[in-house]
Amino acid sequence: LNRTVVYSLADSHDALFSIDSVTGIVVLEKSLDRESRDSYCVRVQATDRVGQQGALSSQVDLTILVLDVNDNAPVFQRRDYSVTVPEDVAVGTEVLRVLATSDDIGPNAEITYNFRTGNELRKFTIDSKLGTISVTDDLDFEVCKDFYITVEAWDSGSPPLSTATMVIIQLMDVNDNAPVFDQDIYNVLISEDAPVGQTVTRVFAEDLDSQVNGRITYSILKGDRR
Ligand SMILES: [Ca+2]
Ligand SMILES: [Ca+2]
Ligand SMILES: [Ca+2]
Ligand SMILES: [Ca+2]
Repeated sequence: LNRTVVYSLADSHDALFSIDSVTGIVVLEKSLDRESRDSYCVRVQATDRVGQQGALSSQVDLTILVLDVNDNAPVFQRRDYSVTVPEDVAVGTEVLRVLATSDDIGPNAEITYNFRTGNELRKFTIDSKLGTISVTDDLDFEVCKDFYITVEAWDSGSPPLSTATMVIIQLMDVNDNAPVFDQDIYNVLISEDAPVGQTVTRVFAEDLDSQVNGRITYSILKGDRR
């Protein structure tokens, strides 16, 4: 019976692995997580004549490598992003960069970006690799003041996993509209015996800009002298 060999583990890594003492088959007993630990060295012992005098044993190291599975969706560094830019920002200007990462490795952590919704006017573009968002068309505060764009990050696993974040781009008003009178010419008839102080007419101008850029003051340039 000297040929009966009994197998055992010198180190089971907290019962993560077990070995069948007869067949020598090593079995996984708990779930693995490559993101926590990606390799184990298990020391296997073989003993003959267990419990008897003159028993001999030897040990061998078993290296176990844990392969990555795509089990971590991309995570954006921030829950949402916002930026304010002047409405006259030049086409091509980079306004914001988003960044997402995945705890996996290799293709399972290679991230690409795209717009899901919110860019129907095609005013912006996103670099699919870098996550940089740039202006692709003239902006106009008087037409649209803010953009709510949903950005997706996808990893390259199979199947790929994705996450979305909200990017808010707000425009700042620039004084790019002159006041406009509601008439090109005002014609007024006034009686020659009108009393001093009587209202002659009222002129009215509008300005499409906001706040101080749209506040109008009136003055007479010339023509009020005889
Ligand atoms: Ca993984
Ligand atoms: Ca992943
Ligand atoms: Ca404008
Ligand atoms: Ca403006």
